[in-house]
Parts: sequence; C-alpha cells; structure tokens
Amino acid sequence: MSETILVIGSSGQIGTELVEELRNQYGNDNVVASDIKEPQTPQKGPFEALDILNKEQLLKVVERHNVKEVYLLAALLSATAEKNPEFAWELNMNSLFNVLNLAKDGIIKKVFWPSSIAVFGPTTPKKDTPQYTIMEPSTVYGISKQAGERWCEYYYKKYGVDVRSIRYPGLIGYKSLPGGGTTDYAVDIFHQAIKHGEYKCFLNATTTLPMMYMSDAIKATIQIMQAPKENIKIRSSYNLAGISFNPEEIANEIKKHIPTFTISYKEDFRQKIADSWPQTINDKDAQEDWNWSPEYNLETMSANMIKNLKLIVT
Ligand code: NAD
Ligand code: AKB
Repeated sequence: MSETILVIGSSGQIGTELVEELRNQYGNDNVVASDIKEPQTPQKGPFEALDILNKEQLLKVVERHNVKEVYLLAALLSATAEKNPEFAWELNMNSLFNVLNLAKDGIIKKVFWPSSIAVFGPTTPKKDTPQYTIMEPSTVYGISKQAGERWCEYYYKKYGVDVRSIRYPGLIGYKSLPGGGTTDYAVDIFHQAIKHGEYKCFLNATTTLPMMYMSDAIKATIQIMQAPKENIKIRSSYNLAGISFNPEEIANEIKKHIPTFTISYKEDFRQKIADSWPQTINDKDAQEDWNWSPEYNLETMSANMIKNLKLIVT
C-alpha cells in the first residue's frame, strides 16, 4: 500500500485549498482529508471524519491509510479562542501532542503545523518584526501558538521529529471561508462588497496587519514540506511575509473595481487583538533557507479575489 498524506482540519479555510493542491501534486487517492465537520467542497479523494483529540481514532486513520506525512490544521483561531480559552488551549495543544507523538514513535515521518503572527504581542517591535524578538502574546491563541513552537523545536531536538512550521499572516482566499480569526475582515470585505456594495469593519481604518493571498500561503506550505531536511534550520516556526495593509487601504483597492463601494467602522473586541500584533514581518530566513518569495501584492490579490468571487457569490 502506498504512503499517504493526512490533512487534519481539512474542512477549514486553509485545509480546503491545501487538500486541493496536494491532490493535484500527489494524486487524489494519496491525500486523505479529515475533519470533525463535513468538507466545504465535494471531495476528489478519501475523507475521514476525525476528532483530533481522540488518539485512538487518529491512530486507526493513520494505519488504515498508511499515512506518513501529516498537515495539522485543526485549531481555534484568535477571536473564537478568546470566547473559550480553556477549550482553545486543550484543542490547540493536545492536537499537536497527538500528532508529534506519532512522529516520535516512528509511525509518521514528517509533520506540518502552522504557527501565526499571533505569537507576537504588544511588546514586540511592530515594524519589520524579526524572526527572533520579544514574544509576549496577550491572547490565548497566541500563547498556544508560542507554546506549540517551543514543543515543535523540543521534539525535533530531543527525538529527531521532522516537524516544519510557518508563522502565517492573515490569509485571504475566495475558495473557502475563514474560521473565527481577527484577520477575517479581509475576506468578508470582498464578499460584502460584491453582495451589498458596503462593509462595516470591526477594526479601525488604520489597523495595519500582515496578510497573504491564499495561493501564496499554500505555495509556502508545500515548499517548506518539500525542502531538503538540512535546509530547515528553524524548527520552531518561520516568519513569513506577504502583504501589509489596513482596512482603508484595502477598501480603496476594492473601490477601483466597485466605485460605489463604501466602508464604515465599528470596533469590537478584535481591535485589541489586532493592536497587539505586528504590522510588517521580516522573513529573510524563509527566503534564504528554502527560497521563499510571495507572488501577490495588494493590487493583484484584490483583482484576483474580485474576479473569482464575482463568479461564485450571488
Ligand atoms: P479554520 O478554523 O478555518 O479550520 C480549522 C478546521 O479544524 C475546521 O474545519 C474545524 O472543523 C477543524 N477542527 C476543529 N476541531 C477539530 C477536531 N477536534 N478534530 C478535527 N478537526 C477539527 O482554520 P484555518 O484558517 O484553516 O487555520 C488552520 C491552521 O492555520 C490553524 O492552526 C490556524 O491557527 C493556522 N493559521 C491560520 C491563519 C489564517 O489566516 N487562516 C493564520 C495563521 C495561522
Ligand atoms: C487570526 O486572525 O486568528 C488568524 C491568524 C493571523 O492567526 N488569521
């Protein structure tokens, strides 16, 4: 039986697109999608209903499909996690331990686990945030990501686990909906602009955050996993930069395509989370170690989003 790849949390914003691209590259049957909830799109390959907190169920799926590589995407994101901190900690940490321990026991060979710009906090330098800097996250999500990074590095150093990770910025795509983060506005704004011609933003006009077009994020994810082992010098998580903008700037970009579009602002609890995060990221280590470079800027990303969403959103 051939070796397969398992994506856990495949029905979410990233998983939906990652599974599609992995199947393009490795073949439909060689990529097993899994989630606690049903997929957002019809599946071209195997799908397993899986609760990642259930170790026995995970092992059964891994054995049934001869899984050797795992992409672990199941998590509670920043905004949802603040509403249920204890469960967020349980899900975000125990999911990681369940997968890292399979690798430690030699059952799987390689793990991808995403971190986030949320590992940084209010005391981190906000501009050109370096790979190594002050990290005092103030959200339960950020705390879980920072702890996860430490555990990834620990499992690599102590047990030789081949775990690879990226600190994703806020991700923007048209194929799937975001799942409860602070950067979700940057997806919703496109949907609302096309559907209603207006958007009420929960962040203020000048809140600059690091973001990235989904196709760049998928490219980075597969690129870091395919890179030779010796190139991956950072085993906590790599900084990754794409585009940085604020709500006013993205609204102005949308107006180029939909001139009547209007935006208004009403901050909610997510403003405080956004204020604690960096504005721009220095990702020179990812560039040097595994050749990372993004393709999309604000202009090309917005044009692509609008073109594709107009075909889907009614
Ligand atoms: P999402 O919320 O859209 O998807 C997460 C998926 O995990 C959901 O489909 C959910 O049903 C599933 N899930 C939840 N509990 C589960 C369980 N017990 N067992 C199995 N599946 C379960 O999230 P996403 O945006 O796709 O993010 C994926 C990963 O990337 C997360 O770790 C997130 O922290 C990280 N990340 C995402 C972004 C972003 O902008 N999307 C940015 C930085 C980091
Ligand atoms: C969120 O807003 O929670 C995520 C992230 C940046 O980790 N998109």
